[in-house]
Amino acid sequence: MSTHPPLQPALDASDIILHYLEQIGCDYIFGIPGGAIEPLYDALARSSRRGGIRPVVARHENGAVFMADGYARQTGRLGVCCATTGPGTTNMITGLADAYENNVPLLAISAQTPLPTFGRGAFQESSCTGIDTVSMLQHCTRYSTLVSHIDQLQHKLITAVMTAFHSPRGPAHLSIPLDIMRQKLPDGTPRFNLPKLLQTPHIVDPEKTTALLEDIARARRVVLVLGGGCGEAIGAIMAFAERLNAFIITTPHGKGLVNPDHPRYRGVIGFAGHSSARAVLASSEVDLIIAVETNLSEWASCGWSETALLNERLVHIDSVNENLTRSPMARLHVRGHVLAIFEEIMVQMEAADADNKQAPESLLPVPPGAPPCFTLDEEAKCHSDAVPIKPQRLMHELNQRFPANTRFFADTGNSVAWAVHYLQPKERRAHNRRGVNGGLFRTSIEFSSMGWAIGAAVGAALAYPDGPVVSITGDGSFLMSGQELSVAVAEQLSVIFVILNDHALGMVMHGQRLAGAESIAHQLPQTDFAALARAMGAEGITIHSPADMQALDIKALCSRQGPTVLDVHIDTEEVPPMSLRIQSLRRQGERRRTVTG
Ligand SMILES: Cc1ncc(C[n+]2csc(CCOP(=O)(O)OP(=O)(O)O)c2C)c(N)n1
Repeated sequence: MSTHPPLQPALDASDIILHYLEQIGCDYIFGIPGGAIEPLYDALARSSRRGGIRPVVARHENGAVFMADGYARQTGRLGVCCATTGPGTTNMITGLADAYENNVPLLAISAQTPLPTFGRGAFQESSCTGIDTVSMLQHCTRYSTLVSHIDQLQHKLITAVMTAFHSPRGPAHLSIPLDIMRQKLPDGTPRFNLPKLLQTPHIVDPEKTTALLEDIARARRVVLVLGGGCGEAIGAIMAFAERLNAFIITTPHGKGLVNPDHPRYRGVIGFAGHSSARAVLASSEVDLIIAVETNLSEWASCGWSETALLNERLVHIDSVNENLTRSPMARLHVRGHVLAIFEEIMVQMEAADADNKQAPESLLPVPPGAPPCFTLDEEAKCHSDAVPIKPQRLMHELNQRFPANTRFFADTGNSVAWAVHYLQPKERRAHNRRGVNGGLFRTSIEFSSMGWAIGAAVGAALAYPDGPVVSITGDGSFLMSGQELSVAVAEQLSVIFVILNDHALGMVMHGQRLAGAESIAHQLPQTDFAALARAMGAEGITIHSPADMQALDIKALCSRQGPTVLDVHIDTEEVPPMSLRIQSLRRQGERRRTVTG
């Protein structure tokens, strides 16, 4: 313990937590209060009064985690959520699992009953002698610990935040008993400089960079496959792609980083992807595929397709070790900071050009005036005037009508399938340096929890007052998690919730049809979501036709001080582009049959 006199009045554990979170630019803690977490809310009241971190009260703790997730993805900063003992904490599990699978840096703070009550049947006891929330959350966070003494607080908090940002990023959990949360820090002063500790070196491995340049020099035709982690480096990557005339495709997570009108863009590979992307990978001309910052998961790799992606033509550049383990067949792995790697490659290529005084000849030129070769499965339906409106036309209208700075969140269900394929957010920003939050399009495709896009859009809107946030979701998801609309009302956020109303769990219904399974358990009653929205204090508008969509005053919706629900009655017979999922389920079923019998 320090022998120096305290520099300022001793701080509560709760104040210290907020102090460190303020150091790293955190604006909000998303959560729901309760008796055991009261000291944190007391500190939040003090902090709110001085213009610091303030609480945002969710309607369900899972919604709070989704909000923290959306906030983190939008800002590139830490998302923070909190819950009280027992059910408050267990309600966070799905959201934390979602953030774990999607590598989103979060800090979850949960309360415990006071230490002396452990093992004595305290109300909502959640310690190792109760329902044990530390253990429960161990499986869906990268760090989960009980702070059982005030002296542990600072280093455990710093470890939690550093773990959340350490690659692979993800959620961390601190469980703090009520009595600890109220205690004063013994020496009264914070000891760490968290922003400095979070600075990571930008490592480039010169041996690997040389090997990569040799591979590039030998290549006739290069394809870049960009994952969601390319945000910060996208400017350098695009300059590299243009220098090589390389084709560009993205995974579903990478969509929204590249302008779909770019002449070398061929669309999305993987779930709900585009035939143009598959065709380019299948082309015999292509002899080098460079995958960047992608986990090459089932949905990002066309079901781990060896013919399309995972073959000896592959070079994998990534900062995440775990991602590199997904590509043992790659001819080269380049590990390091992706922006630094691409900047270094460009410097070396430009130096080589200057020495040679000529552009490399081995690369095929882009035909002048070539039209974009980016194909949609059913493009004609994007222009159909049929009533009820076709989902393809709905996506087309969202493309056309919303401004270029719109952030789109696509929810689990058919929404994500329609959006990955038909929604084309326009990337019109200069390709210079960005934050890690560079994308215009977000999904939770790795864990795919229904309702994620509802909470995430609310959290993102709080962090992004400069532009519209659109949440594309299903009626089933809205019935599961739509209560968070009430938070957007309370916070006066101009989030536009687009509900694809098919009075069904549509992905289940179409999945059963496509797989030849029994048609069961997908029906939902017809719900008037526009009326529901109005009842909750939001604007609610019912859409049946393309004409209804065109009649919308989008500018007014985007500048409205509060959310709007567009209850869109879509053509339920349109089959979403989800064949990859069906093929995969079929394959897995066959494998199971072989194994069992
Ligand atoms: C929390 C959760 N429960 C169940 C599922 C399985 N599931 C995936 S899509 C889906 C249907 C979604 O229905 P809806 O939100 O109405 O969207 P639609 O597919 O009709 O567009 C279900 C049940 C899931 N992904 N997440």
